[in-house]
Amino acid sequence: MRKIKIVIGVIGADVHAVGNRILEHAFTSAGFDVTNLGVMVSQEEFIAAAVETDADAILVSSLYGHGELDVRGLKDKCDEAGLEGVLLYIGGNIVVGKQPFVEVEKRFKKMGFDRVFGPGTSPEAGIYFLKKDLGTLTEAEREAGREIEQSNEHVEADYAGSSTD
Ligand code: B12
Repeated sequence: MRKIKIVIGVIGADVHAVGNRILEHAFTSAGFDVTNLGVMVSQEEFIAAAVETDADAILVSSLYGHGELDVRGLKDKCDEAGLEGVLLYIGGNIVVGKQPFVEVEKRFKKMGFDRVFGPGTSPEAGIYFLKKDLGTLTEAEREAGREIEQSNEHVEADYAGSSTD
């Protein structure tokens, strides 16, 4: 069976590398074909990698607060490059400071993201939702996913841009 192909990276001038490596490890262990672009990735680099690898999804991370600026226009550029059917996710600390998650999610979805994840989202949640969106969940994964769906709601409700430094 063909592996699900994803492109991951941290967008903009953002150097937060730890979560990116954890995502790479988690998705690879879960059987995904991962192209990890690392940190300080431009929109063009995400798009080129997705085209080159025939990716199923692009997972953008942003931690330093400038996510909203860095992703502006990304969806349009993806579409222009023929990536209309490619899922677009974003997660991390995607805005500055404390903002209600529902509003943050609405703004990013308006910019074309299929899913928006709040701070502290586990890689397992990303894996679960990606499989769900691509229709590849097994019965057991669907069952186990109930907890993830609930905890994701909790994370989202608690969105506060993170409090520790
Ligand atoms: C370590 C750190 C740094 C290090 C980074 C070192 C390195 N090379 O990695 C250094 C000191 C360089 C740094 C710099 C800065 N930092 Co800093 N940093 C942190 C800190 C303490 C930990 C980040 C980390 O590694 N977390 C652990 C990993 C495992 O978690 P994660 O990154 O969140 O990723 C996980 C999830 O979010 C999720 N995830 C991430 N992306 C995605 C995507 C998808 C699709 C999905 C499903 C899931 C997902 O999965 C990951 C794995 O579990 C956080 C505070 C915190 N506690 O989070 C601040 C923090 C991220 N930094 C912050 C800031 C402001 C900065 C600076 C701008 C500070 C400054 N004025 O210079 C600079 C920016 C530099 C730059 N150009 O990027 C803020 C961001 C605030 C915001 N968004 O509003 C934070 C939240 C601190 C704070 N409370 O204010 N930082």
